[in-house]
Amino acid sequence: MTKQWVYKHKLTLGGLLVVILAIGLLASCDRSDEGKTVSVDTASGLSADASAIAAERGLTPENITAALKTYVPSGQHDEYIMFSSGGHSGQLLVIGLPSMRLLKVVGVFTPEPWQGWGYGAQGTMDVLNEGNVRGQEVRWADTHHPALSETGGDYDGQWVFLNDKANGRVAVIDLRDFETKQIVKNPVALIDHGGAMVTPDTEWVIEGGQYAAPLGWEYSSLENYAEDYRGMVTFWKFNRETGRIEPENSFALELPPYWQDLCDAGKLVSEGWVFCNSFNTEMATGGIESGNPPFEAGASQRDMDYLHIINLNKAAEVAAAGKTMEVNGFNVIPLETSIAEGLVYFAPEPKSPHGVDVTPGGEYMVISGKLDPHVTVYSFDKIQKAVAAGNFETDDYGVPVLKFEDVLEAQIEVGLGPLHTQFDDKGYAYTSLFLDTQVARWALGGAYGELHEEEDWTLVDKQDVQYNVGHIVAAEGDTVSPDGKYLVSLNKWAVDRFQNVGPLLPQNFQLIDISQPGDSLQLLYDMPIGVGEPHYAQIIKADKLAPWEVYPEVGWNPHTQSKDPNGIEAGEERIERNGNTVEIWMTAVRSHFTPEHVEIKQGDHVIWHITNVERAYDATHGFSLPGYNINLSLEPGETATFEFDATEDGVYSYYCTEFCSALHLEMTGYMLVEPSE
Ligand code: RUQ
Ligand code: CUA
Repeated sequence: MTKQWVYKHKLTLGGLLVVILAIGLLASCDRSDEGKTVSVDTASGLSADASAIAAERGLTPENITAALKTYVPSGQHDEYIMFSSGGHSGQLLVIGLPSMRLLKVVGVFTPEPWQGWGYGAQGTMDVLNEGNVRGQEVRWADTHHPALSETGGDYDGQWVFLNDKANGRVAVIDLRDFETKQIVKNPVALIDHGGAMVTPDTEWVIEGGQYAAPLGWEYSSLENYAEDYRGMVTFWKFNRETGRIEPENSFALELPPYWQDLCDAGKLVSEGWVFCNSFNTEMATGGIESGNPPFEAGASQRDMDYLHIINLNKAAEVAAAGKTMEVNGFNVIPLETSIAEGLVYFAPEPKSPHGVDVTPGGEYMVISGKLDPHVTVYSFDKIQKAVAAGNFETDDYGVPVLKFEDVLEAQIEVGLGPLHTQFDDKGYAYTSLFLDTQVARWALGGAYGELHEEEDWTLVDKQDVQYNVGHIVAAEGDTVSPDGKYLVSLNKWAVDRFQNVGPLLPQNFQLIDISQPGDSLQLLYDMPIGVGEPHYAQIIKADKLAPWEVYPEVGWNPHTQSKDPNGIEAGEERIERNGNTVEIWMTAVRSHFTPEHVEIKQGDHVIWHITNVERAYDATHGFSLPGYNINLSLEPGETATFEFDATEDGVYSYYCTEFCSALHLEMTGYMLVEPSE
């Protein structure tokens, strides 16, 4: 029976190799082990036990290979860490590869109770409030594209940035403690899309626009679209010393009201330049209800849109020289200045493009037109020559448009609905195909042609994915030195992949083995994502991350990343009253808070500091004050502060919300609020 099962399924070469490996691991021959005989099925190479399990579970040799490639035994760590957008959750997902185990959901734009993110702790409230839009609290985000910080074009494991498309915001997360430190709201545009992407030394965080609007989203009728509406791309200045974006040293470019889409930073030979797609160069304004063509038709009439080619280094000089206007207090380089200074060029790009991705060496820009079955490859060298030759026409706004044939390197037919491209270490590129619901592997040319045996600029392999892939992400895939090995397909639809959980289905992340050349892509694993809809992710080698195990000192404030003036040691606990203000300095340690009684009066204003004085790895305490929406997570060494007005009298039990010790249930206290009269 076992033999039949094997013969029924063709073993792939890779599968055979791994199964042979498994022979070695499980039992290389009939052998005696502490008196037990382990028999080996010679046809499958698996031990009789393993063969029986495989047969019982209906596993094919391919399944077994995939399992062996992804299984990470208990206690062992993953080789790669993927930082994925958490989609509408507003959070960031941290996932290990190849196991596809979810390690953490980092609170970013949305309150997250377990991390005490947005439930009273002052620093967390301050960061979330930075993301308010004109005074309106915004507590969700449509997160799209995380970007790891880079040094010399390689991920350095220090920071990760994340954009919010819905409200035009960018967040900064510090990878020393995996906590969000800053949110900036774009003052020029209400909405964004082409962010966050970073330049090779993380001097700039790129945030491109999307749906054009008057700058500062001021009112103007759609009849004035061409005159009043504008696109933008913003360059946020990042200060590595402070770990913060500096809005005062940042700037935006005013652009024609095309809908700018994804951006990517140039690297190595193209460092200092930035490339962004646009669509709706038709400047359609919709209005299906009035008999106008809907956006989907109106914005898809032309065969070509415009790739935006931006000289960022020069733009930064122009901004520093003060040749800017102010929009909501933010520096914006006017379009006419950009044209006069040679900051922006266009190149025609087919057709309703979406992804733009720069090759590892920076030589080529790969564009995917959603309505074109090709990817189009532009040469940076040719772009430079065309700019120097000055042989161009202009668009309606006076922006120079380079000639398509002057800058084109290659076009490769990959399939239907190409969206995004990634790169590996073997001279291959990978493009997601939304409509074909496949990932295409194709061979790069130029310097990359030496890395593979295929003809340059040709399709090599296609892998089905389930279903409707958006982004794909390869290990270290946006760096100057991609690792190859793994690719994750971030699929929009799951359909039949998982148990039905009602009409709203999970998203499906699929792990693909890209380690072997040629026609060898293998799907390894499906991971349902319980929050939607993530767009992009980046994968870093796990050993590049060096987060703290505990905070560096007792009394640490994660929001300033320094010792908090109200952080205390055990023995310094106290309660002080000053008029109607009561201030509490409390410590937490297994298994008690000090003090355990807090006696106040109705109407008091309470300022409460708690320090977790633990130095042990993983000794986190929680703190919940019911009735006041207060919940803290106090990691070892951390100090947090919250304030509230004790409007109601009564008896309140505060307690530790982390099962920290055997006597965790006893880690509690009473807040007694005496009625005011
Ligand atoms: S981008 S797949 Cu293509 Cu924001 Cu969503
Ligand atoms: Cu501290 Cu439970």
